[in-house]
Amino acid sequence: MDDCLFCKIAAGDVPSNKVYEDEYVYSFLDIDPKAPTHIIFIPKQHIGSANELDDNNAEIIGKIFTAISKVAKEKGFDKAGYRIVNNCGEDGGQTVGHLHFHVLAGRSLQWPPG
Ligand code: DGP
Repeated sequence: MDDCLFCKIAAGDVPSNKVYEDEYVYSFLDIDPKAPTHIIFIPKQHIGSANELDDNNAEIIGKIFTAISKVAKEKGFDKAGYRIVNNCGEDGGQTVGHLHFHVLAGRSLQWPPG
């Protein structure tokens, strides 16, 4: 999608600190980290939010979670643990209209979130 920030990041048109990439998934450091490790995982295909998932595109979720698991092991935060967050829609706190998962690690995280 032409005017989507995360599509531009995945395409390399907007710079990012890349963490992981495969055919379907792109991952990069969050610009405003909320934990010592804060990584964003996105589908390369434009999907606006979790609300736009259906039987035709939901396979991407498995690919994203597999990528998260690989990166957690590579970076070594799998052992202490981490949190995967998806903000969906305005009340969910979503500010970028391209499906993404936050991975937060490196500190003990509180529950419930605000
Ligand atoms: P959300 O609020 O769930 O839609 O998360 C969007 C996240 O994207 C937020 O934590 C900040 C991050 N972000 C926004 N713009 C940029 C950018 O240009 N580069 C990077 N690396 N992260 C960004």
